[in-house]
Amino acid sequence: MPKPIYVLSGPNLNLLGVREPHIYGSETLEDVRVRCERRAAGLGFEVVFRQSNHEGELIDWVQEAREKASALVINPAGYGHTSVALLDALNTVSAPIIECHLSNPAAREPFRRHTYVSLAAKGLVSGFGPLSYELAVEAAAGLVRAATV
Ligand code: CA2
Repeated sequence: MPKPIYVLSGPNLNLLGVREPHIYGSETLEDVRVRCERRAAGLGFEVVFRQSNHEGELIDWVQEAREKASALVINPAGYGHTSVALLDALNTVSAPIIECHLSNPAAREPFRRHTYVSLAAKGLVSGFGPLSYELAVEAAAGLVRAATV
């Protein structure tokens, strides 16, 4: 079994399915976890799925992923637009990083058009709701497989 794919979610995403369903949909983060686990299992991977409202905790998990993850999927939420510290942590990870968003930030307010995380990511999946996470897991698995054959 390869090392797991880490799937990290940033601040306020614990409210998924509870608030603002017109933007983020009605599925909960638990539903997203199940989707990611199923998709990853079909590709021969396990998932470590975590959410935090705290920048430092996300950075601690990114540092953990340096050793323990075969790839990292991250929805940094608001911290993507603000956190140089999170980017610094991501830049220390040699495993592939996929940035993931439920909405399409490029089609929203101008301040969402820039994310620091994109500077460290191999690619970005956005705009497909919970499916964005699944597609990001699939992309991550594909990159890991391609690097090991
Ligand atoms: O579309 C995404 O996944 C975002 O990362 C979500 C962030 C936003 O700051 C990014 O620009 C795009 C916001 C997450 C807030 O999550 C909520 C979920 C349910 C209800 C309220 C907030």
